[in-house]
Amino acid sequence: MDALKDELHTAYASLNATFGDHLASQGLDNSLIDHFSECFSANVGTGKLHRGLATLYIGKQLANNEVNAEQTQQLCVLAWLVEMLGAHYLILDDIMDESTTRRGEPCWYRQPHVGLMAINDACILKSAIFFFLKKFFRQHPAYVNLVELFLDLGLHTEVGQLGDLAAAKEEDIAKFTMEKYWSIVRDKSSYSISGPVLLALEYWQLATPKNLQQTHNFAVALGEYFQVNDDYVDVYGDYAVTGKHGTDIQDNKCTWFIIEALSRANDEQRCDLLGNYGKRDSSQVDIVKRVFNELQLQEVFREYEGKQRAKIEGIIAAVDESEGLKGEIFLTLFNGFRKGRQ
Ligand code: GPP
Ligand code: MG
Ligand code: MG
Ligand code: MG
Repeated sequence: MDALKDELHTAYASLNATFGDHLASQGLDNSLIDHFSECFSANVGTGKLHRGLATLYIGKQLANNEVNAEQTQQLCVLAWLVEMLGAHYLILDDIMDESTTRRGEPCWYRQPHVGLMAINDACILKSAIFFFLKKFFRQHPAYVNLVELFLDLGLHTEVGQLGDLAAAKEEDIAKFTMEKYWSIVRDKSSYSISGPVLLALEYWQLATPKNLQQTHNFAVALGEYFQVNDDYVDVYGDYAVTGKHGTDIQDNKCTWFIIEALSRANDEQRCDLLGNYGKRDSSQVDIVKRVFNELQLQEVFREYEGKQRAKIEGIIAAVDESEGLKGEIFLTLFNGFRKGRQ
């Protein structure tokens, strides 16, 4: 993966410069170009690069690593576009969730010289995806499919975010159900996981109905695993590792933990949860965490994790490789997410 990372970083500098040149050709003021360049550097490629690395890795794997220089460059571009989509969403998500930190730094909108201009920066990042698709793929036979794929990934993620935000407005958290939770998660998380696979499949024109269905099944299962982990990290994560402070309890989020807690609580614990969940006051957050601990939710989480891991391994073992997809690809994705799950 280190060699892939180097390839990605080489492509990064040229993409950032290409976009800067485009803005300059439109007569944009240097200070504005510098602002966007800073936004790019601060938000794109500062995470674990899971999705970008996965895109490049899968793109090469699907071609049995027989990839020429131009194809490598195009796969690197697709990898960065996935990272840009992720950065676009995280900038906005941090505003919506009123988060304070991301990757050990103040969230982009919390930087004093940025503020709510971050919303527009996020919009430019998303538009830049389509600028790059046009620039690098207009002649590619899969151009239209790639454009449509980014639009589809976007719509699914945004609908998932709508579910997440609407649920957090629920005044009676006793109405949260696992059914509702999984439906939000399917939209919010699975598309960011299927994105790298679908892009690589489209790039090589291997997006057959069978391959798409298998990717969907895998992405839903890994998306569930991933989001429950994300919820775990929100409550129990170590800031030194995650670089973000949790906000789910304060934000009244419909998470795996609150639903499990409510289903296991005795009357007194239930009363504590209903009275203190969704409040900013840190002593109330502590009461909720105390009940989570009394209910030994970390143990319950480990059990869930084990079961879901077995389910995902079953899906991987059953991959039908007859149309070019490979179980190995899913396995690498799964291991990548497990390694860097904080
Ligand atoms: C992150 O969930 C949510 C997304 C990546 C989707 C964002 C979609 C938008 C339309 C903005 P989260 O809030 O649980 O993640 P984190 O814990 O990292 O803040
Ligand atoms: Mg968030
Ligand atoms: Mg969120
Ligand atoms: Mg979260």
